[in-house]
Amino acid sequence: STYVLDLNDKPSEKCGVLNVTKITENGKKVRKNWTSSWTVLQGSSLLFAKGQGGSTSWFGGNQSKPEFTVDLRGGSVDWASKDKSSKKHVIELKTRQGTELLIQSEIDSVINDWHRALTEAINTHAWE
Ligand code: I3S
Repeated sequence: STYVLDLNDKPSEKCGVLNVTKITENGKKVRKNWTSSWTVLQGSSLLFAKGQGGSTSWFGGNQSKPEFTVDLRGGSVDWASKDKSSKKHVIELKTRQGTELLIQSEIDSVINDWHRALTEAINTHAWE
């Protein structure tokens, strides 16, 4: 794989560890399953890989396949309302395909940066 190393330099290309759960899949409610996930925003794609321990090995190692990919085009991002989760700093991401995710970090600067980056990515790629 040929990922550049300075993913965090561009607002539309960003990576880090976040807590993630699906709440809806293809329009159908699914049971929450919060997991810590290595998360990569790359253009209009958001990629998740399970982040057990050395989460950065995802890039160089054998596990170059993301566990789950979200197409942001036509989606929406917002702060989750209180009834969606008891956690602090939760983003709700909805895709055009009817998948809803909650994305969370305990660190408010981290989640604020992700909120900004995801909003920008959705706006940039809205009409593709
Ligand atoms: O929206 P919910 O159902 O209150 O979400 C909580 C549950 O998924 C809970 O697991 P159980 O399936 O064993 O009830 C999780 O441990 C909680 O983290 C979920 O709520 P939060 O508020 O953390 O998103």
